[in-house]
Amino acid sequence: MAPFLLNLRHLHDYMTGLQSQISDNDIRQIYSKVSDGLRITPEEGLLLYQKCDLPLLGIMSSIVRRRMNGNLAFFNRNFHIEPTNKCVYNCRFCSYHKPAWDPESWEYSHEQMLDIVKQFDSKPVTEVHIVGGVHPAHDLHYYGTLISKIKQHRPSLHVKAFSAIELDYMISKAGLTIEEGLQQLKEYGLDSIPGGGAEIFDEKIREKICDEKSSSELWLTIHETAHNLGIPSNATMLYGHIENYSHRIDHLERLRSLQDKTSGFNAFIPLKYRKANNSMSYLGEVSVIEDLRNYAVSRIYLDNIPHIKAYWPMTGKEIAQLSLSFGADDLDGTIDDTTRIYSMAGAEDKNPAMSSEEISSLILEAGFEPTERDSLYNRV
Ligand code: V47
Ligand code: SF4
Repeated sequence: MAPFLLNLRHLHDYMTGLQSQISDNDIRQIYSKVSDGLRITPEEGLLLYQKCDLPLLGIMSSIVRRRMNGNLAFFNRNFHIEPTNKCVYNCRFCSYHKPAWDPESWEYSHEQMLDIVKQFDSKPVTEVHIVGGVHPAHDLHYYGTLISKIKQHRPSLHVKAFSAIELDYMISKAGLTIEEGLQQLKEYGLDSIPGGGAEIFDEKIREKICDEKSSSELWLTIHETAHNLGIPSNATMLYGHIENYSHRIDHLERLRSLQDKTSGFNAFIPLKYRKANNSMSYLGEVSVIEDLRNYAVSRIYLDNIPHIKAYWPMTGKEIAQLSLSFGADDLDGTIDDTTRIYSMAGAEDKNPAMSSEEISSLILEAGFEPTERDSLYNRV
């Protein structure tokens, strides 16, 4: 058989398969809503997780992805600083934090962190991403001074720093309210806030996996306050552990509601639980299929968050590439060998670094248009 006819046969079989999914009344209704640009309900989101098969999820999420971001796939040039992995908390999924006596623990001085910034002096990076453990001794002024030193050295560098969990601790240690603390950090030079620490908002699950740290309500309040002060942020969801689909939908729903109020989230980043070296390892990890389904449902559900990021140091390059056909439109940055949170949790790439040429060819190969962005998604 000629290759062309073979392809047509496959296409016919594929469409017949899709037809049978679409003949499911519930799924057909959701499909119509998505293709008409209408918002789906939490119940419909749950049905997608439970019943919809992968090819149809790919099609629906691609409809939303293309409506919001066309054929573009974004990346930026950034680097990470992880000030310390000492932490007052003890999240059960975390492979990263270590007690002060452990030879694997570290704590950089301001000078050492400035030296990291200086290593990028001749490179066209636009963003530094700063996230680490919650150090018992450091307050807002310690980190604020660090930001102002970085800004003094390289004023144009966008500083995206500190998860809501770190912010909660450093602000209350300085005796300030959330609003006062965020305002002061903005004056020190903070430009935006990354999405970490959200984990899963459901209080019962949160109690089981990270009972000590800031509540879901506080995480949302910190982001809402930041948005009201003109500080944009990202949001994450840690999935693939003891949560179920209802917990994921509840998480997405709380983010979608806040975004309706503030429009301050730039990107949503699903973070797959990685099992190495932490006390939840016995759970194992969910499959790649589950990762793709999760990208797709997130893209369809979060109709008001402009970007879905596939954080490639966590997913690996191939899954990040695949995720572009399941709703993702952003592969994060050309990170340079500086992030350890995932390598310590079992990510395959121990020194995650990718040049912009490498990211671009990965994107092109997947059929999308590589687009370098700044931290606010303006084209560079
Ligand atoms: O909050 C910790 C997660 C997050 C594990 O905003 C784990 O651009 C999987 O938030 N398996 C921190 N995940 C990282 C983060 C982030 C990453 C990339 C981009 C952005 C952004 C933000 O890492 C934590 C937690 O949810 N995490 N341990 C683990 N074993
Ligand atoms: Fe600390 Fe963050 Fe690890 Fe939790 S996830 S123990 S807050 S470093």
